[in-house]
Amino acid sequence: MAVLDKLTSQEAIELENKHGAHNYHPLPVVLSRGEGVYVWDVEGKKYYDFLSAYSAVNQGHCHPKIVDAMTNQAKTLSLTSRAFYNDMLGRYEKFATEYFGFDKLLPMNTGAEAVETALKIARKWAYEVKGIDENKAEIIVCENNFHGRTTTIISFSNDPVARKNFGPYTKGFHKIEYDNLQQLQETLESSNNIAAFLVEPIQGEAGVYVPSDGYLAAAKKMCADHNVLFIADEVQTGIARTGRLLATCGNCSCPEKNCSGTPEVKPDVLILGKALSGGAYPVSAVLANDSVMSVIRPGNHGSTFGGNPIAAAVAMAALEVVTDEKLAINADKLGKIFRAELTEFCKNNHLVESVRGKGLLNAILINDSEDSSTAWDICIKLRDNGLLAKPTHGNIIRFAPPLVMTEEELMDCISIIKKTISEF
Ligand code: IF1
Repeated sequence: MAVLDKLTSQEAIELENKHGAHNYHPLPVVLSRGEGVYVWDVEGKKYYDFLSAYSAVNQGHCHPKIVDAMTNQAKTLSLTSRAFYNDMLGRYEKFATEYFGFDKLLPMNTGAEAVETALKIARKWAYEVKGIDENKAEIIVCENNFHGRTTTIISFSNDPVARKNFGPYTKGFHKIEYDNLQQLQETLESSNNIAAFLVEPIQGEAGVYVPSDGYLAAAKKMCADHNVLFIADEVQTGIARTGRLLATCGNCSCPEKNCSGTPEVKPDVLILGKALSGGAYPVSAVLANDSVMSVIRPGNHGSTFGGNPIAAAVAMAALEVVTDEKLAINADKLGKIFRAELTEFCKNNHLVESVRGKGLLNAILINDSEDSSTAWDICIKLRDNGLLAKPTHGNIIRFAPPLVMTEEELMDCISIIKKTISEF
């Protein structure tokens, strides 16, 4: 078989099963093309993408502006490493720091790398600025967090599947309950060696768990009072997904910049990934002001690919699309419609217990045990009916379409979801 012969879905699945590590359990659908809110399988069947590669494809599949930026740059200069300067990185750093309102940006590739970067920055800041004794820095994290899959990050996960038998684990982390200010206060007071609090503004993997109103702002203030860095992991919630440019933004409706003007909570360290590239290319970043970022000096940190010219070009285009197409405003509007429609549906359907989320990051809770196959079976039927979504934690289905969706398309999707669930 020639490498580029056309495959059937079955053949593609068998190839992965035979030659790939079994580190995933994908929904059985084999995609070969995407455009905007749609994807097509190898047999030509069309689907609404209701996952967006876990919120990476916020700008829609193969957005022409992003593809143009990528292909033009790929034809010009792809990679120099950071041993030399390139003429794109500085432009991107100026653009992105102004866009998000920070002094400096440190470019990486994946979300997990950016989280690792933020942890390293926080520790170094703790020793060199805060004055904590060497090797004593502690970082507060939340239970049921998801920040990636590196050895240090899984060290403070409490998901046994992600963690078990990968020890020994990295030390120096305190785990507290998410959305619990009292525990945060107690932990901050329990030690003088706390460097940072790392938090997701909405817990994605935990099943789209939205904290109480005011939680993030109060947590930030507690951190500030204890000279502790507030690190927001917006890898999944960032870039317009939750109806704001960032989930840490407040309720302003500045139309030009999609509300980046008045952050409800300004993190000391902001972690971005996924949709920073519109899903076209692995691009992640850590942003901070000089008082924090200046602890990083030549040789302390880096990456062969981080800040490469293609990544820089792609990220600028992807962020421009977010502003040009007012994606935060659209996500806010469509999210309200989605939750209103499904909340109404819940009232008369025993299978859907509740719907929750913010903007276009939503989930429905299936009224069945965590080990039941109901959510999976619903996702298979949704697939058959032309909509792709994936269960999380057994009985929760996450719904996160691209933010370029129209209201008409969303209503079509809502009717597919209602019809499918009604058949159970
Ligand atoms: C997988 C979940 C989503 C993230 C936050 C860092 C990262 C992620 C808040 C790491 C990544 C992904 C990765 C994906 C599944 C997925 C996920 F279900 F696990 F929770 F999105 F909802 N911080 N999230 O959500 O970014 O290194 O992957 O670029 O298969 O592991 P990465």
